[in-house]
Amino acid sequence: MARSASPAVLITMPHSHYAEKARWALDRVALPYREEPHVPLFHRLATGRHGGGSVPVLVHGAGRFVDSTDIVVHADAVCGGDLLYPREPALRREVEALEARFDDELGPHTRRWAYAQLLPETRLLRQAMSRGVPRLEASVLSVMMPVVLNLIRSRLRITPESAQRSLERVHGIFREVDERLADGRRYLVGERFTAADLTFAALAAPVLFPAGNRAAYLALDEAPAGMREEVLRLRDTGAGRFGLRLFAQERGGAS
Ligand SMILES: N[C@@H](CCC(=O)N[C@@H](CS)C(=O)NCC(=O)O)C(=O)O
Repeated sequence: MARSASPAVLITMPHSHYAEKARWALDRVALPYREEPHVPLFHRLATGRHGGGSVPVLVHGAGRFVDSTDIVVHADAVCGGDLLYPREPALRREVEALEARFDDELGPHTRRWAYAQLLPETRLLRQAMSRGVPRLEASVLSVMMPVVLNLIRSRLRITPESAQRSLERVHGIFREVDERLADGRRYLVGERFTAADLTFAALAAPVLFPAGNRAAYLALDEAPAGMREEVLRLRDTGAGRFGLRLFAQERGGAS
């Protein structure tokens, strides 16, 4: 696929970890793009114009990519391939299977658990959700925040019990990653950084608070004490250390 002359546009919500997955991929392959961040609800107006729903959405020339995985695949292909997905078919299938597993299992559960801890922190959440968005949207959000938080709670079915179950699912995925890394390998598949590593780290970010995360988030010392303690426990696992290392070494996040 040829590189399009027009710069790509990445539609995001600034705090979204799936948006960080897409952003990281674009940065990694050095595909020029402009980010267009929106607050919740307004994001649907922006993505809907391109036939999408959730963020991220990438608009690149005539192409519309309405899912983070499609964006990563496009970024790799348009920049020559073999950057985030190995050319070797068996390795590529392994990368794709892990990416799908993290998309389906890790991302939703880190999000639900993190929101459950942070919903009471209205001011911090509003700050994160407003970073870089149009001024009008930021002012509307300051009024609509209670509605937005209620919608998040009901859409994601957040209760103390579901949050606890999500945390267990996160630990489950971390254990799977620990087992994979137990032979001393540096990356999940093959000898180099791939979309599997990128997806694991980006979607684990809400529970690791890594330096280098470009998604808008609070600092760990601003988080409620119970959340902080759990984050420190998760950081102190093989998978947790791996996620932090990926941000430090592959995302320029060394602190
Ligand atoms: N499968 C999608 C999931 C993306 C997703 O869940 N995005 C969330 C933000 S982290 C979102 O936009 N939620 C609001 C909505 O669906 O309108 C992807 O990989 O891009």
